[in-house]
Formats: sequence, structure tokens, C-alpha cells
Amino acid sequence: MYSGAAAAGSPRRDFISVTLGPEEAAGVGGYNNSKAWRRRSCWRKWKQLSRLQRSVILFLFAFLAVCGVISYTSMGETWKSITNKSLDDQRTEQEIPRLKLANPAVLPAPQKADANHGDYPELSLQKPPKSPHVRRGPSNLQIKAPRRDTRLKTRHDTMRAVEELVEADKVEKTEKSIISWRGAVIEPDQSTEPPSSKIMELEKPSPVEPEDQKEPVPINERQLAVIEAFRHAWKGYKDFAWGHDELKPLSKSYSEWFGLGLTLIDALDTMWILGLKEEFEEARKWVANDLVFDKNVDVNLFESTIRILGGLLSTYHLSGDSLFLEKAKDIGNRLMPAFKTPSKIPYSDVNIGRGTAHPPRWTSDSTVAEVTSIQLEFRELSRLTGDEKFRKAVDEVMKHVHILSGKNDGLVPMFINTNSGQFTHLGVYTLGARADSYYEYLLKQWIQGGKKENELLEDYMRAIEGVKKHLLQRSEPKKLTFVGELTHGHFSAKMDHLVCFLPGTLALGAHNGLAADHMKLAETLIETCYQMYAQVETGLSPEIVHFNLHAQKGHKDVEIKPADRHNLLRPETVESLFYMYRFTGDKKYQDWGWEILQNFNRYTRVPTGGYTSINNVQNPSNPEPRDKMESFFLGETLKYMFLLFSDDIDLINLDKYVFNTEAHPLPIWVPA
Ligand code: DMJ
Repeated sequence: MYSGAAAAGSPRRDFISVTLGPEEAAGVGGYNNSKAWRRRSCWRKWKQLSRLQRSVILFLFAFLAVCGVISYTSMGETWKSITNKSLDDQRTEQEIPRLKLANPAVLPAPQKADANHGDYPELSLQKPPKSPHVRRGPSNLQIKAPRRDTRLKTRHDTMRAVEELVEADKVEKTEKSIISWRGAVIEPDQSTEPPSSKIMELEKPSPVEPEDQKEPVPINERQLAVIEAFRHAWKGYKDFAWGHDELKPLSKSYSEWFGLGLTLIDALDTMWILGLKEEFEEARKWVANDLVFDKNVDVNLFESTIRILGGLLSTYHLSGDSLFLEKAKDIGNRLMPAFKTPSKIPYSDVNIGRGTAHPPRWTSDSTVAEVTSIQLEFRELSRLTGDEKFRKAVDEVMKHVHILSGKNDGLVPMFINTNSGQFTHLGVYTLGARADSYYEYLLKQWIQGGKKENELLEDYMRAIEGVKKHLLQRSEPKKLTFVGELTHGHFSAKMDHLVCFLPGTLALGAHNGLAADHMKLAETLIETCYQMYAQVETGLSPEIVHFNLHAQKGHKDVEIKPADRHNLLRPETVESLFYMYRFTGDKKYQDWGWEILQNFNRYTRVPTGGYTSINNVQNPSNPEPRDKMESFFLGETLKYMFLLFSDDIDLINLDKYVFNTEAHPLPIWVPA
């Protein structure tokens, strides 16, 4: 019991002490516990206390009462919101049964752009949506908050939910961006908190606007087959090549190119789009914990830009996870030394650890396609970071090439010198290797920037006229229109499989308002690309074909030289099929893609996991596996397959995103 005493006669000292025995304080030996005695006894003791002691006690009581009221109110709110959340969850689950079936994996909740919460996604904080605009979307990009709430409910007990809500409440005021159902970051309330950093201020990762609610498009059988193929490929990579550049599926090992987990990074946004949540989370952890760019290693500027920088940027846009933007900034900065050349035309190789760059050992030339197909990525990096240096460097290259002599009706040679800035090896024109994506990026930069940069459009239009004038021919016997090559005025009926990006690009241009005859040309060229598969014994295209210009008995349109009969699991035809289907709705393009997928499964699938490139597309009984799965098979080929089989135009809407040349979607700055 409680007792306060001041020793009689001694100087008065105020204190409070606590004792536990009732007897001493009662001052009597017998036990009297009557109510009247207790009341009297308490009052007597109260009176015995000094004024200070009484004040202290009263203050303590008042304090405890205030605390009690506050905590009651806040717990009430918390529990109320949990009850509401669980009602929302039930509703969401009832509303989207098809979605759940079609896409069992729920993608990880996005993080706000300026937050870095370390190990994601379990601990990441997701602001619940306030906007009524947030709604169900395509299952693959179903990343809006209500499903995050569902995850909370299924994965954690109520106390965990309370903790997260309290945590979320703490950061709510500083949180700026939420993720739209399309998978892009939108600005929920422009008038709320100011941006916390320059990055946030300049970052407008998505042009996507809320739209009317619509039914989710369920995943179909063919898309499921793509998911199955991806999982099979991923299994091989995971089992035998985890964290390395490429899987060697037959020898159950791996090969290194840059030593930067190329396949894993290239595949990130594919996993996101396919809805492979678990795989994505695992890969995300590797990026967070093991992806280190501070390495004494030479990387190719173009390849690392389109695969790594492009892959990280698009994954940032789809997931909203700032980890990917941080990594993108890191690699972007490390690639910048490549531009320190006398002409500002970048070197082909950069040592990302040392910060030095150099051309290949045998020449000071760079490849034209390489120096002109890094712009989408660096321009986007500038927009996200607010640092103009990235954009300036790549824009300078385009401006330089725009006025350079040595073109032939808009067609460019394949090499450019890093000292003089002049084209070299003049007189050879192709839309295949070393020039291909120059043409692709003219159009795509123009689209990315909101169709304002006229020089890009001029160069693109002129080049397509150049293609028509110099490179188009028709084969025999089927009269397939194909794109050949020009060597010092001599036409060659050779066409790389790489050229099959062109129908898709032409269709994209026509969709963006360019000449209607571009679409006609796209239709004839995609037929040709399909025939490059269909006329071959395995139903898979070789790397290069030669078309017959003259009819010969027993000969097909397509001839294949022994050195060209390999297939590297390349994406270009499937890529163009995807664009053609999107813009025409003609199911034959899906059917052609389906045939190709089946043939990949028939001739390139390795039973223990992974797919392999093959040496001989003409020998179905022994296609001669090469024991290598290129990163673009996961980054591009399977992604375009999945998109081709989808009937949902909002699954990476082409009025809102532009794909880089490695199939990584980046936002269009000013959407149509
Ligand atoms: C990819 O790396 C890119 O598509 C590039 O533009 C060309 N080659 C491969 C795929 O074939």
C-alpha cells in the first residue's frame, strides 16, 4: 500500500514512497476491511499528504486519463479501417474471380518513388488508394492497392496488419505517388505535399490517366502456354545460372558476358507483365543484394544500355519500386565515359568500374546502330533524374548524324568513326545487323518525345523512302516482298532475321499518323518474315536468308547458306506480329505466332530447364543445340509472344508506352 510520511520534528521533506503491506499503514494489528473503514482510512491518508504530494498525484491521474482517451480513439480508428479493409477485400475477391484464376500471382506492391525500404516487398509500405478512379485492370498489371490489401489479409495476422497500417499512416503524409492499375506511377494529388527531392520534382514516370472501370481481360490458353514456357526457361536459369549472364542449358552451366546477371535483368519486366510474382520477388532480391556495378569490367555501351538500363527503367515504371531507378542511375552514370571522344560519338566499350572507355582493339569505329539506339533510355533517365547530361550526350549524336554526309536517300552506312565523326565503310546499306535499330529509334524517339522533334521524323520518313527505292524486291515463286542490301550499287537478295523488326516499326508509324502505305508495306513484309519460318523444315527461321529472284523448279523463295542456318531464339518476327495484331486485329498474326511458339518448344526446349539456340533449322531430327539461351529470349521473345496472344490493348498500351529495342516499355512523355 501507499504511504507518505514526514518524520515529526525533522525538517519537512516531501516524498512519495510505496510499500506493499496493508497492516503497517493501517496502524492496527487486526484486519478490518469494512467499506466505511476503507473510505475513512483513505480520506485520512489523503489529508495526511502534503500539498505537493497531492498535486503530484492529481497530476498523474489527469495525465493517465488523457493518455487513455487518446489511445482509445486511435485504436478505434485503426480497427475501423481494418474492418473496412476486410470488407473491401471480400468485395474485391468476389468481383475478380476470373482475374484470380487467370493470374494467381499477385504482383508485389509498388513503393513510392523516393522511398527505399530495403528488402521489398513484404516490408514495403503501400498507401491505400484514396481515389475512386483506381480500379480493376488487366490481370497482368493488376498492381493497384486493393490487391495489396488482399495480400495483407492473406499473408499476415491482424496484429501485423495493425502494425503495417500504423507504419503506413506514418509515411502517408510524405507519400506522393501511387501506382495505377496499368502499372505506372500516377500523381494522386498534385496539391498535397511538395516533392521531397529534385528527382521527385522532375519525375513524371507515367502519362497514364485514370479511365473508366472495365472488366479485366482473362488470360487465355496461349498466354498460359507462354507463361509455362517462361517458367521452364526460368527454371533452367535459376538452377544452373542464377545471377550470371546467360544459361547454358545443356551443360547445365552459364556463360558470362559482362558478369551482371543479364538474363535476370532483361527478364524483370517480362515477369511483371506475365504476373509471375514469386519469380519477380526473388529476382528483385538479387538486384537489391547482389547487383553491383562497381566492377572492373568492360561492357558494350549499346548492349548494356538496351538490356540493363532499359530493363531497369521499364521495371521501375511498371513496379514503381525506387530500387530500379537507383540502379538505373548508377549504371547510367557509369556508362557516361563512353561519350568522352573527340567527336562525341561514343566508344563501343566502357569499363564501368574504372570509368574508362575505348573502341574495339582493331578500330576506332563504332557501329551506327549502336550509337543511335541508346537514346530512348538515356533521354528517359534525364527526365527521371532531372540531370540533363544523359540526354545531351545522346541528342548530340542524333543531331550529328542528322547532318552527316554519306547517306543514301536516308539510308546510313554501318560504321562511324569516333575521332572524325564521319561515316566509314561507305556504300554498304542494310536494315540488318549494325544499322537496324537506327531506323527503329528515329521513329520511337519521335513518339517518345510527343511527336515534336521534326528532325527525327524527317530522317525516318526519308529512310523509309530510301528502303523503298533501293532495298525492296520481290521473290519467286511466291512474290514475297523483302528488304535486301545494297553494296556499292549492287543489290543483294540477303535479308537478316533482324530486319523483321521493320514491319512492326512501320505499323507503329502508321498508327501514329504516318503514311498509310507504310501499313501496306508492313503487311507485305510480315508475310515475308513469317515465310522465313514457314518455308523451313523446323518451322524456325535461320539467322539470314537469301531470296530467289528468279523462279526455278523445285525451289522455294527462301534459300539458306550453311553458315546462316542457326536460330538464336530471336524476337523480331514475333515482335512485328504483336504490332500487326494490335493494330489490325487480324487473328492470323496470332496463329502464326502460335506456330512459332510450338516450334520453339519442339526444337529448342531443353528438358532439364531452359531453351537453347540451335545450329541447324533445316534438320528437324537434329537441330544441333548450341547450348546457350540468350537473355533476349526472356526479355523480348516470350514477352512479345504473351502480348501478341492478348486481346487487351491496355496491356502495355501503345499510345502510352514505347518499347525500346530490347522490348522494355518506356513511357511516352506526352501520350496520344
Ligand atoms: C536484341 O538485343 C535487340 O533487339 C537488338 O536491337 C537486336 N538484337 C537482339 C535481338 O535479336
